[in-house]
Amino acid sequence: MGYAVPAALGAKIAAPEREVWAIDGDGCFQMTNQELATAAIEGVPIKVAVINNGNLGMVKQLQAIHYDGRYSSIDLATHSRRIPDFVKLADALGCVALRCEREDDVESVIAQARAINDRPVVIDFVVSDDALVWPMIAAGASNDQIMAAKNIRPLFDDEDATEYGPMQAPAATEE
Ligand SMILES: Cc1ncc(C[n+]2csc(CCOP(=O)(O)OP(=O)(O)O)c2C)c(N)n1
Ligand SMILES: [Mg+2]
Repeated sequence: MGYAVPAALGAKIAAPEREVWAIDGDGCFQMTNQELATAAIEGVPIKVAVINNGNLGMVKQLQAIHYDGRYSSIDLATHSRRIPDFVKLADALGCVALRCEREDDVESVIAQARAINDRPVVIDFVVSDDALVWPMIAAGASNDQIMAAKNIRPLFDDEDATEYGPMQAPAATEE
């Protein structure tokens, strides 16, 4: 978390002829977005796509699966109250700031961003707040216990398929 914006700055400085995008979560972006001032001042025209789902999505997913949706400390208010408003924030840091709220606009907003090469660009992609990310591996489980969806694991050729829920995931192998 917080790696994308500074990493993009470094990548763009190392390869100025390449188009460099940072794809960042709304939580992650809030850890280092002040580096956009450096990008603007030093003339490093990176592009940042903020995937704004309004919450710490990975943490919310773990709470949804392991704690029956008893959510704690995951709402970022980046949807509900627009705190912070990423368009205003990026504008204040010297970037071109765009917002995309409809699937139909995705291509044109990306095209707009790609056409700007004299300043950093930030796009606030406002997406659904409850989409889960699959596949995932439960904490303490092994890679071959990967889940394709809740309680569903892929079939592997060399074994009988068994369904398992994350709470029954085998404990880490004992030494
Ligand atoms: C420095 C750091 N702090 C905390 C974490 C734990 N962590 C992993 S993902 C995550 C939430 C990320 O939220 P967001 O950037 O909004 O992305 P989303 O999962 O919503 O796509 C957290 C807190 C981490 N990986 N790194
Ligand atoms: Mg998020």
